[in-house]
Amino acid sequence: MSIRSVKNLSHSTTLYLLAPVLLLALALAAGSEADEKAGATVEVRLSEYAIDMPRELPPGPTTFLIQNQGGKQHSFKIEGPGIDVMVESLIKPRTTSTLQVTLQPGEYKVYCPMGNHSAKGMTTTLVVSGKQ
Ligand SMILES: [Cu+2]
Repeated sequence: MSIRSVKNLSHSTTLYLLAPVLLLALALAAGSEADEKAGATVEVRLSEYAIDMPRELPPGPTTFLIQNQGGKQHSFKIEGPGIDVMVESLIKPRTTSTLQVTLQPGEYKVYCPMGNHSAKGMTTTLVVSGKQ
């Protein structure tokens, strides 16, 4: 992977300092569009019928890296302070999708909006607290 930001070094030492973080984010978000917003990447694993992810996170820009480890299609939605979004398309079995949000302190509901998946267990609560 070549460093896209190299050509910008002359006018942005900040970008240079952030490059390792950006590269990591790009590597983790393989295949998705590059977003140069730095932030934390949080892994999420979907299966029948559970969502495996941290229950507590700090506020700030966050990229959810959502792996569908199940045998059915799933989706991923998060609702809470300042956020009501879901992945753009269904996540096929054995594939990974990403969703970028900016978390604020508070409580978020995270669930799979497909059919009765959430009633079967694909729901969890995320508590965002602490300093960025
Ligand atoms: Cu589901």
